[in-house]
Amino acid sequence: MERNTCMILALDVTDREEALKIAEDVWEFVDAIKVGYPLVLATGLDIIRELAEFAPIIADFKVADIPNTNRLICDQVFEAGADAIIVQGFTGRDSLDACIEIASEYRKDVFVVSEMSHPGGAEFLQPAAEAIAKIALEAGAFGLVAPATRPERVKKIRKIIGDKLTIISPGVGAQGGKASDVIAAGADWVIVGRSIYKAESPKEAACEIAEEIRAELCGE
Ligand code: O7M
Repeated sequence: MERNTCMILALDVTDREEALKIAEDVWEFVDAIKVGYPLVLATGLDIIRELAEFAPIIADFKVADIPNTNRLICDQVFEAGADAIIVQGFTGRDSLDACIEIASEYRKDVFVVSEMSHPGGAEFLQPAAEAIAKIALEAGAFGLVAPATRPERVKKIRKIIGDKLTIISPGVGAQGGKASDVIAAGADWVIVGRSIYKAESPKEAACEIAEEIRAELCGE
């Protein structure tokens, strides 16, 4: 996945036309579009191929099952045209290996959730996050998901993985995180949903966040 704007759109709308319109409006400001259960359950898996016209697609199914089921899920998702898949790391190394095995057959990428951005993410997942980051590194994942709501945790995770894995970071805007803060903490991309797709002008909102990130990276 190429890093230009350092922003990923979380397209959690449930209407096909709306999803396509937003993608058309904002594609130039995002490096990828994250599609998850809300949109796919509402419109079907074919939406992945339709949206792939605008940007690479990250399928966020937070895959969390036994290795065999994970393999079957990943197969379907890559057949549907996704460029990357998001999986949970807490299920353990064998489950993660199964996803990475299928992804490498398709020459696609796997992102592993190490810690979640909501308050409950600190309850069970946070204590395991550093161990999850380590197995993701050993297993050869492409990147981790770490919380923009806790830039200090992104910094910590970055220290553990060095520059061997990428970090994508949700929780900007609606959940209280700030794009420039989490980029400064070591995230490669921020993931932004409601602040863009619920804005009066998604295009202007995306442009504004992209500019904030650009200024941070240029030290302005
Ligand atoms: O900007 P928002 O809050 O409207 O949307 C954030 C998106 O990121 C939304 O799609 C969430 O499901 C997702 N997300 C989190 O908000 N927190 C996490 O810890 C993890 C994810 C995610 O993308 O996991 C892969």
